[in-house]
Amino acid sequence: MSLDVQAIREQFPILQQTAHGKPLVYLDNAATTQKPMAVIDAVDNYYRTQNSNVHRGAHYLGDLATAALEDARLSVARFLNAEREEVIWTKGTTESLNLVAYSFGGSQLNAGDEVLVSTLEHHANIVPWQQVCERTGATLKVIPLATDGSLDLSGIDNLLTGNTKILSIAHASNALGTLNPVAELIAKARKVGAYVVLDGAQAVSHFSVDVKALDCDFYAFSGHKIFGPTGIGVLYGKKELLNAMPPYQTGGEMIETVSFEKSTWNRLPYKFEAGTPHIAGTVGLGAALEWLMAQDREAIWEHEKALLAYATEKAKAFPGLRIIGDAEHKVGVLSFLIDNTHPSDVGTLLDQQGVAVRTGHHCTMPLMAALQIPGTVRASFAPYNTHADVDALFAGLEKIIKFL
Ligand code: 7TS
Repeated sequence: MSLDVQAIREQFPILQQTAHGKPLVYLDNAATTQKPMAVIDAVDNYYRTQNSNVHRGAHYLGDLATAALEDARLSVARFLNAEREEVIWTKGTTESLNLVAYSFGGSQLNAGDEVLVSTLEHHANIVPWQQVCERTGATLKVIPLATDGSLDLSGIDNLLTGNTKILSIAHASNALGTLNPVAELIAKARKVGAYVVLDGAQAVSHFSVDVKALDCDFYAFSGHKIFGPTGIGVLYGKKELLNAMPPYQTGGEMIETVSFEKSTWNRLPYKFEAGTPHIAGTVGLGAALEWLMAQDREAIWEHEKALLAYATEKAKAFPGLRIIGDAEHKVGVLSFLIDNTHPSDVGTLLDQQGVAVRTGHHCTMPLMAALQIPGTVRASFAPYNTHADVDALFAGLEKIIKFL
């Protein structure tokens, strides 16, 4: 069945407004997605009727807030096919990856061990590993890129070896849209005994993810890129690994007992949730995931693929346009450059026509260096985007070419 895009659009009030006097065409979904009324209402309702601190059992509101946060955790567990104690609340993908690198990496890695990432990683999946390698004496290795923006796996058996302790890789690339063959990489990692961390920031909003079927060890994503609030995210980890890991941050909530001589840690998932959490954020994210799970996700995936195919076809016919990243398997991201124009000029001129895209290096400086470009113009799609949005993008580009 095809997606009723109009019915979806009507649930996102922000899309009804204009930008610089033009109808808003929002094509910056890889940076952050817009929020449906279901999420806005859930956060509003939380502050109107439930707001309190959690896990204190102190009073009526405290019980409501605790139930709301724990219900949201159950939504995440159902969404990922995980157990509830395997779902850790974080600020977002960045904090999730820092937690794994610091706690798991810090306790597992020794001199001589290797951590394997890829050329197309977001800085959030590079720098934390670089830091823990520096601390432990481990070495960071990098899977190279093929010319179409997919991973060059021709030498993978020399990179993913018995020395590899951790493979940490994007499920999908934010800058190019490349969908990585994670199942194949996980199978290879299992053979050499490496653990696998997946950065799911650009995957979870587009198609269903089942962490048990994937058999990854950790999975990270951000609420704001999946129709939920900013400031909230998730780290999934296998129970036995999380149980064996040392805490990341320490303080309230994450302890069982504290004395001046020694402290002991709370059970999962609380061991990794020091301090008062972003309770309203968890409520909003829970609502976002329930909203998404109630949609026809197959139809969303097909719709986004159709938008990407339509945009790619237009891009290929556009004089002087060069697509950056044209891998066979992609999520709805179109990155490009036009002749000698600078990406940020193109972005500014599109903005004046109401079209929101992202320009620059997209927090993937090593990828831009490998491609020998300063950055790209990036249009990224969500279920509420239409073929008319793609038309508006290219109509905008045509005007800009004349102007520049
Ligand atoms: N990993 C990937 C693949 C990402 O795309 C991003 C954010 C992050 C990690 C970090 O997520 P955060 O929510 O913790 O910031 N990517 C982008 C982007 O492409 N444009 O703005 C943010």
